Amino acid sequence: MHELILHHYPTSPFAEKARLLLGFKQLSWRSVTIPLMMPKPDLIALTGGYRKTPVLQVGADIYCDTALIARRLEAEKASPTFYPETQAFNVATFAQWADSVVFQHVVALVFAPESMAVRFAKVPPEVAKAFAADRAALFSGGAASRLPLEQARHQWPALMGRLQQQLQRGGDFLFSEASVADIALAHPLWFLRSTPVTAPLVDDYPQVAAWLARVLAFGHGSASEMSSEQAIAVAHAATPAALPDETFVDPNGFQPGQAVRIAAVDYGVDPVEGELLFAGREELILRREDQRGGTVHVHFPRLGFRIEAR
Ligand SMILES: N[C@@H](CCC(=O)N[C@@H](CS)C(=O)NCC(=O)O)C(=O)O
Repeated sequence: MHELILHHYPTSPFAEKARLLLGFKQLSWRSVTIPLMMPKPDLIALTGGYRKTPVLQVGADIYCDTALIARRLEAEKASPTFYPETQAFNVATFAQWADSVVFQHVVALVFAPESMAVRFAKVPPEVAKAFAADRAALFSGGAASRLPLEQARHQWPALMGRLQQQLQRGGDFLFSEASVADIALAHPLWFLRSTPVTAPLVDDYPQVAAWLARVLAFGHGSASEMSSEQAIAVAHAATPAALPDETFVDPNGFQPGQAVRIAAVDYGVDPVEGELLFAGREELILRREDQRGGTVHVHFPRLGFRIEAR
């Protein structure tokens, strides 16, 4: 069996989501630290163009996006489950909302000038400038629009007020038991906590802070470092896993074996080219050849990604 390799960096909120997913299931994994902005040649050798953080690698199988990473980890270890049986639709849909709507608020709040002044206080001005240009490029060409800071500030009390009220009425977690929903809501709040300027947006709500502490207590499982060169060598030496035993479904008529491009639709829309191997209910799989990584299967969620003929 191949090791779980997470490509990530410490300050990324979606990477924190992936680390908490690994922690919830008490998994052991290898940690590859990637750059927090482009270029990312070693990551791209595996993904073929997808640049977002984090990415999970299992041998020669590369999983993009934390929504799919959660499903892959569920397949790795079923218990405790991210998707309680009678609430699987609810928790996955809630997680998708938190990952987009709540995260969008948090990005606006964290990237506010007064918060950035603190975050970047010790960063040389040319690095801060390069970071701003990288993030502008990340958000260009996709369907996601940035939420204006004023609107994010205006709406935040409603989001936190609802959460505080529900938690006051009882329940340690959002649904009847801990699930992927808690982890998806926790990572944006963890991000707000990372500077003193934005931390009160969480800590002013004591029940929310107590719930967040419960979720962060899932921990990160057990990690050990690996270099990006080693990870590429692992992919090169491995054979991709067998395709899922599920019917190929494509309502737009794409066929197995077709040459396609797959890209996120929201932001970070850099396409990945390859041969479409599989399109299931939740997952798309693309086969690609890489000079350094060898034959890899790159996996994407169906939701939020599009397929285009080449
Ligand atoms: N839908 C993606 C979102 C990932 C995401 O937005 N990651 C941010 C970091 S938290 C990112 O990629 N930023 C640019 C970068 O790291 O290069 C997921 O669930 O994995």
